[in-house]
Amino acid sequence: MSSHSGLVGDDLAADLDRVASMIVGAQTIAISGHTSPDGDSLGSALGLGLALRERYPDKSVTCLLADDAPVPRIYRFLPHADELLSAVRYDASPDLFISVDCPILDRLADSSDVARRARTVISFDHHPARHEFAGVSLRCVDAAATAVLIEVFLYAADMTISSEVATCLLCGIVTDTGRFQYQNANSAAFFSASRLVACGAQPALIALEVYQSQRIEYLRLESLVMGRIKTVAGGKVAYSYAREVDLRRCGVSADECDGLVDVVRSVNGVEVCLFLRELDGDRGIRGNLRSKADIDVSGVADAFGGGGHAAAAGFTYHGSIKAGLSEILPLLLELVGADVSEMPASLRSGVSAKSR
Ligand SMILES: [Mn+2]
Repeated sequence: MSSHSGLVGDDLAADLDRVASMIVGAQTIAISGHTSPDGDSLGSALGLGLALRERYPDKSVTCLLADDAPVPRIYRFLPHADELLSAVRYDASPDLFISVDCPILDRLADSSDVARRARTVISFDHHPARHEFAGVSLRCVDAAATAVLIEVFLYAADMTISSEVATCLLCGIVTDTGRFQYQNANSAAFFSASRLVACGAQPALIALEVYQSQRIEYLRLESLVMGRIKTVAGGKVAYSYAREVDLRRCGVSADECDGLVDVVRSVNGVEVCLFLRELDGDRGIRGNLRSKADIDVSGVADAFGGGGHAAAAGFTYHGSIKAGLSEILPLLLELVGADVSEMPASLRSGVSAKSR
C-alpha cells in the first residue's frame, strides 16, 4: 500500500486491496452516484470511471446517472460528462456495480435496479449509514468527500491519475467542502487536493465553472431568497425558502438550487440554518440544514426521514412550507438552546407543548 493521507486505517487499507482485486476480476463495470447528483457524486463517478477505463481498456466501464435527467449545467464541463448514461437506458447486468457517494440503495434511484442485477456491489461513501447495501463498503465518515476516498484508492492501487481524472475528483472535493470553507475541510482533503493538482487538476477552471458562471436568472432567484432570510433565537437560527412559482417566474430549474442554502448560511452569527424549497408536482418540500458550529443537524434531518452529516443534512418534507417551518424551527431552536416563543407568531400556530 502506498503512502496515504492518514485517513486510511488498517481495516480500510485491507478493503482497498479487496476492492482492487474485485475490479480486476470484473469484465463489465457500472458506476453510479446518487439521485439529484452534486459535484462529489458526479466527480467521483466520472473520475473513477475514467481511471478504470484508462487502466483497463479491455473492460467495459459505464458511468451512470441515477435519474433520467440531464447533468446539472454547472457540472457539464467535467471531462466526459456528456458520456454519462441514464441508468434506465442501461440494460446489462454488470459483473460489478460501484456506488459512489450514496448511503442507501433508494438514493441510487434508477441505478438501484442495476445494482440489484449486478453480481457484486462495492460502495465508496462518506455518509453515515445504518445498513450496508454493498458487499464491500468503503465507508469513511471522516472523509470530506467521496472523491477523497477515490483518490486514496487510486493512489493506493498505483493507478495513473490523468489530468482529466484529477479535475473530476478535485471538483468533488471543492464542492463538498464548499471551496474548503466547511468544517469537513481537513488535512486529508487538502492532501488529496494537493496530489490532484500535481496530477494536472485545474482548480481555477472548477471555480470558474461551478461558482463564477451563474445565470442571471439564478441570481434573481438568489436575491429573492436572500430578501426572505429571517433570523430567530437572537440571530443563531436563519431560514429562508423558495416556492415552485419563484423558480418558474425566475426561469430557474431545480438542479440549480443547491447553492441557495449557502446564502442563508452566510449570515453573521448564525449557528444553524434551514432552506426549504417546494418540489414540483406536489412532491413536497426539500429541506436543507447547515450548521456552522459544533451543533449536529443530522438528527433533525433524520426526524423528517432524511439524513446526512453533522454540519450538512437534508430531508424531504410532505406538507406546506409554512407547516414545515412551524415543525422544523422548534427543533432548530432547541438545538441552539433557544425558546420556542422566539419563533415568529405567524409560524407558532402549529407548535404545541410536544415540541419542547
Ligand atoms: Mn459527497
